[in-house]
Amino acid sequence: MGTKTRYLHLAAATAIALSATPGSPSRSAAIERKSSAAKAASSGHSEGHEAGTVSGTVRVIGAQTAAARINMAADPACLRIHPTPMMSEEVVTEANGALKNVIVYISNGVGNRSFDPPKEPAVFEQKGCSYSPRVLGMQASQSLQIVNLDPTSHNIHPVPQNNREWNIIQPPGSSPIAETFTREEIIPVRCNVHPWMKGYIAVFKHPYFAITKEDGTFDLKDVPPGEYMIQAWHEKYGVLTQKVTLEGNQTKVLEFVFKP
Ligand SMILES: [Cu+2]
Repeated sequence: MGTKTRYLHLAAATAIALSATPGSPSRSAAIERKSSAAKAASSGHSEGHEAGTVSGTVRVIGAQTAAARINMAADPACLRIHPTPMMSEEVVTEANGALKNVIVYISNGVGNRSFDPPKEPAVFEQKGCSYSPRVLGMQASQSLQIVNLDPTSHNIHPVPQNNREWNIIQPPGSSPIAETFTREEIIPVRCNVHPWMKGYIAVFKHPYFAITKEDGTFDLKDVPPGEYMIQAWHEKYGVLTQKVTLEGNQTKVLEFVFKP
C-alpha cells in the first residue's frame, strides 16, 4: 500500500469515526446494511435458482349489490374534490366477478426463516379523502410512509391487535410521516376526521404476498420449493385457504372463489 493510499484510508476512517459516534443512527444503519448484504450473499442466491411462482385469480360469484355512494358533506374540502360522488370501494369487481383488493399470501410453510424488509418504504396516501391504495401490503419493520395530498387535515388511525396503536393528525402540506409495524397482521385503518375513509395495511414477516389487481389476478414470485398454505383475504368476504406444493422452478396457478 503506497503512502498516498494509506493516507486516504486513514482519512476515510477518521471521517467515519467523526460522523458516526457509537449508537448514532448513521452508524447503526451502516452496520445493518453490511449485515443484510452479507446475509443475502450467503443464503439468498442458492434459493433463488430453484424458486417458483404461485399465481392465479380471485373471484366472487353471485350478484353483487351496487356500491354505496359516499357522503362527504361533513368536509366541504373533500366534497369539492368530487363533483360526482365517490362510490365505496369495499367490493370492486370486473367481468366474471374478478375481485380487486384481495390479499393473497403464504400463511404457513415459510418456517422460521427471516427476511430483511425492503429498503424502499411502503407508501400509503390520503388522496381525494380516500386511502390509496385501499389495501396495502408491506413487510414487518419496513418503513411505512404516510402522505397527505389533500387540501384538508386527516387523522390517520390504524387499529391493530398485535402492534402498537397510534393516530396522527396530518394537516395539508405536511411532510410524509414515517412509521413502522413489527408484527404480522392485517390492520384496519381509519381516519378520525372522515368516518367514510377505510383502508387496510397487511404486514407480513416474509415477502410472499400480493394484492389482487382489478382483473383479480395475483403473483407470488420467487417462492422457494416447499409445501404451503395460501390464503386469500377480503375485507367483506373473509378468508379462503388452499394448499400448494411447489417444486423447483414451478409455476402453480390457483383460483380462489368466494361464494357469499
Ligand atoms: Cu381523513
